[in-house]
Amino acid sequence: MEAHNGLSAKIVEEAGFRGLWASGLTISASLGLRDSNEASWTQVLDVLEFMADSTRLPILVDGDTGYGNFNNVRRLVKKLGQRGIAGVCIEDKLFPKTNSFIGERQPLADVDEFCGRIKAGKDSQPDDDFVLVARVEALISGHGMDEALHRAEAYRAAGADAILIHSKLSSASEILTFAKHWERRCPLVIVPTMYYGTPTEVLLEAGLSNIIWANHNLRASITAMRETSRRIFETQSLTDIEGRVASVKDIFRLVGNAELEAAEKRYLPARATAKAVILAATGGDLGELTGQRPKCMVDIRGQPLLRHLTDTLSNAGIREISVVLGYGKETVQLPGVQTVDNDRYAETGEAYSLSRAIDRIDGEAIVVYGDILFRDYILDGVMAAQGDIVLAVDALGAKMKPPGRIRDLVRADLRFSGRYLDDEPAHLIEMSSDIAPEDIAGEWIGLARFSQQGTAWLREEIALLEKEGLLDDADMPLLLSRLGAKHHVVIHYILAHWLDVDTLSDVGDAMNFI
Ligand code: SPV
Ligand code: MG
Repeated sequence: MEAHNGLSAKIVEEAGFRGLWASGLTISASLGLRDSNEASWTQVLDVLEFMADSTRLPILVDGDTGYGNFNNVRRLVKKLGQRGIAGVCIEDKLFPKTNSFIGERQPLADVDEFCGRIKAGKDSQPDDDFVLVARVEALISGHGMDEALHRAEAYRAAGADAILIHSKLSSASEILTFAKHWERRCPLVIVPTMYYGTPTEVLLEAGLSNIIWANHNLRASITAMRETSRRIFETQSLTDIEGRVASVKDIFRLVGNAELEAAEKRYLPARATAKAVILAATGGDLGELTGQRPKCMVDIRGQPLLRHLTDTLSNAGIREISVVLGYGKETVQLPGVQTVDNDRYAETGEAYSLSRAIDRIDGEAIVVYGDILFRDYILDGVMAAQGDIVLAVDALGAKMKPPGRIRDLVRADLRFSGRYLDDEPAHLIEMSSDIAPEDIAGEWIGLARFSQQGTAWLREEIALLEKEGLLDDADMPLLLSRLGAKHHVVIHYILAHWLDVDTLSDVGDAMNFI
């Protein structure tokens, strides 16, 4: 069955065929070219490589004339062998070829010269299983049955494994006559494109051993693509089309995305399995915008703030995301996001919210405020940084923002130096809204990463706060400061490219940010 690229090769295999015809006509046409050797043989070779990579079926390549004389055939066969191609068919015409269905009495190759091409091809084959099919064009170019039989026998004697006898008549008569005289001297291959009406049983009974359905996948796709383009152009809409075309999921399946996902689990570092908790239980004070819904659901350019945040997490490979909700929780509906309730949101703080979701994280975890936005690279940096607990801290933060707002200010053992290649990490000494200006190293943006060990420490510290009766009131700065007093809490310095949404003017900034 014909295929002309990796995808069509897969489709042919799925249908159940046992072999592929890499058609010269359809590979050329799918490149937008004529079947006249306009694509160079190495360009065809590149297509064949994609096909061979896409299927386990043996591929018989339409090698046209062999792209020249015996020497070109030698090199062609060698290169096909290196790409795992099962066989090649060469036709007894002259380079550059013309498709057999065009014109009359195309010139044929000299018999002896063509036999040299066959011998050279067989002498260059990569192993004994490689197949060389010699294609006889005598019937199609009007040289008659005797010439066809004479040539076929010469090619067989020269070492061809099979003979392709081609015809452009609308009946199989000359093919059946040829087969009768051939008497199964070696396998016969046919291409019934023009005599498609002849029942296959009749052809098989006549002793033909291989039928090539030579171009029907490309022709089918032309019909489908033309119709789809026409409909979409006419309606300027997709509603009429969706049910008529293969789904995007089908594309993913055909090209093997499932295998890639399995491989990612095996080969990518743990970041792919990190989970995230978003703290979004408090209502916020944005006037009418937060009258019915929490701040995280405020619309920022057509999507809730929370959706922008979860998209950033997903882009980093984080799939399991839990959001802790309280105020207006019934207004929060996001696909693929799990929710956890903090119904005591009015009298509790961030640490209590986090404690509600602590069972949702085990190994590596991200903890993030629900009212912030940051560029993807910041999360990538936090994920890649060494350390069991890593905080994204804006080194400019303390200086840039208007005073009078509650800020998670950071005191650290090392300030941001401006040298990006610093290998000495900075650590948290204290986080609080109340740090002497000269001691401020930056502002925590509300994004933290915990390794498996870090998550265990976090769980322990939450349990301790609870035991001490401090959990209800504790905020993240207190929790992180306590962790920093016992363990290394690493500071990952950034410079801007994030924001939190506390005021109406922040909403405007967030729109610009997106
Ligand atoms: C091809 O598929 O490119 C062939 C078969 O060579 S035919 O077009 O019938 O010549
Ligand atoms: Mg061809």
